[in-house]
Amino acid sequence: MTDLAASTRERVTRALREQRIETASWAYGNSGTRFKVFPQEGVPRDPYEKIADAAMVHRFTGAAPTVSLHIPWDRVDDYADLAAYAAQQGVALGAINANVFQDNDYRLGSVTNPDPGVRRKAIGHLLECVDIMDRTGSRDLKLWFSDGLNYPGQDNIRDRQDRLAEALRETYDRLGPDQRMLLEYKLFEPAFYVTDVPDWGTAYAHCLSLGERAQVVIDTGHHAPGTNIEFIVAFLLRAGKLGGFDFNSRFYADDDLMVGAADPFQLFRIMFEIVQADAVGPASGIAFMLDQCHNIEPKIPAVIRSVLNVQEATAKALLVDTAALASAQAAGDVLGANAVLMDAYHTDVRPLLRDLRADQGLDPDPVAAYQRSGYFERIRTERAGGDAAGWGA
Ligand code: PSV
Ligand code: MN
Repeated sequence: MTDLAASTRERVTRALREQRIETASWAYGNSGTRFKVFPQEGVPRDPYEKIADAAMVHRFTGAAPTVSLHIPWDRVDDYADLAAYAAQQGVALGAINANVFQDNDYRLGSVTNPDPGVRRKAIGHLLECVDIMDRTGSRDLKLWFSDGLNYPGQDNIRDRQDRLAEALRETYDRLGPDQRMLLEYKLFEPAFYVTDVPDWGTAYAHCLSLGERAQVVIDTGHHAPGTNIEFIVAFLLRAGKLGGFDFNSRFYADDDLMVGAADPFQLFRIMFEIVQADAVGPASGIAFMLDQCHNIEPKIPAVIRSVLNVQEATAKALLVDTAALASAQAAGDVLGANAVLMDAYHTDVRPLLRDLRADQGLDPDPVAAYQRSGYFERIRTERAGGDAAGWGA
C-alpha cells in the first residue's frame, strides 16, 4: 500500500477507526439446520459466557464493542448486573431482539394471529423487551416476525396488516425518547405463501407511519436471489430510514453464513453506499450488526473473520476516488465510472488494515492472535459441564 497518498491513507484509516460492528449473542451458541445441530466444545452455557466470548472478538479486532441480545435466549434475573459484567469485559450490551416465533401459541402467527389473546401475549413480549432495554441501556429494539401464511385463503391479508400496525404502534408508543424500533423484513421462511413483513417496502411503509424512531433493518440474507441490496440501502439512506444491518451471507436463502463469504463484491457495493452517505461512523445512527450462525466452523474465529470482512469491504469502499467517479458520471463515461469503482474493489487493503491494527496496539492478524491466546483451550475445559447454549436457551 506504499503507493497510497498519505492523505488518502489518513482519511481511510480515520473512518475505519470509527467503525463499530455489533456481534450477536446467538453466534456463540450451538446452532444448526433443521437436520442437525452439531455441538461444539467450549460453547457458552449462559449469557455471561456469551458476553465473555464477544469480548474476545472485540479484544482482537478493536471494532466490535457491543453485543446484541435475544430474549428469551438471553433472559437473566438481573440485567443491570449483566450490563455491568459486559462493561467489566470491555463491551456493552447492544440491540435487544424480540422472539415471538418459538411458542406453540404462535403456530398461526404472533402479532398478526387471528386470535386476539395470542396477539396480546405477543405484544406483551415486545413491551417486556422495552422494559429490558431500560435496564440494559440498549438503544434498539429489533423486531423480526415469522408471521405469515402457508396457503391462499388461510387468513385475511389486509386484516393481518391492520393487526401488525396496531402491535407496532403500541410498542412504538412505549419506547423511551432515546430508544428506537428497528423493523426487519424477510421474503419467506417459515411462512411460504405470504410473509406479513416480506420486503423493505412493507417495513418502510410501517416505519413511516409510526414516526422517526422506527427504522428499517436490512438483513442481507432476507431477499430473493438477484435482489439489488445496495439500491435498498441507497433508498433508505436518502429517506433517513436506514436503522441498521443484520450482516450475513447467503448462497440460496437465509443461510446466515459469514458476511462477505459468498459475495464480497456485494458487501463492497453496500458499503460504498454507506461511504457515499458519510455514514460509516456511529454518528450516522446506523447499527452494523452481524446476524450469523456458525454451524460447522469454530465460532469465535468465525465472528472475528466476519468483522474483518466488513472492515475490508469498508476499506475498499473508502478507497473509491469519488472525484474521479463524479466527473466520469457527469461526462457520461460509463466505462470510466465503472473502472473507478473496480479499481478500488481490486485494491488489496489487508496491508493497510494490518498497519492500522498495529497503530491501535492490536495484533495485525486477529484470527491468529486469538488462536495463540489459549482462550479456546481454557473455555473447552472450563465449560465442559452443563448445558451448552443454543437456539432455545
Ligand atoms: C430469522 O431469520 C432471524 O435470522 C432474523 O433475521 C432475526 O434477526 C434473527 O433470526 C434472530 O431472531
Ligand atoms: Mn436478522
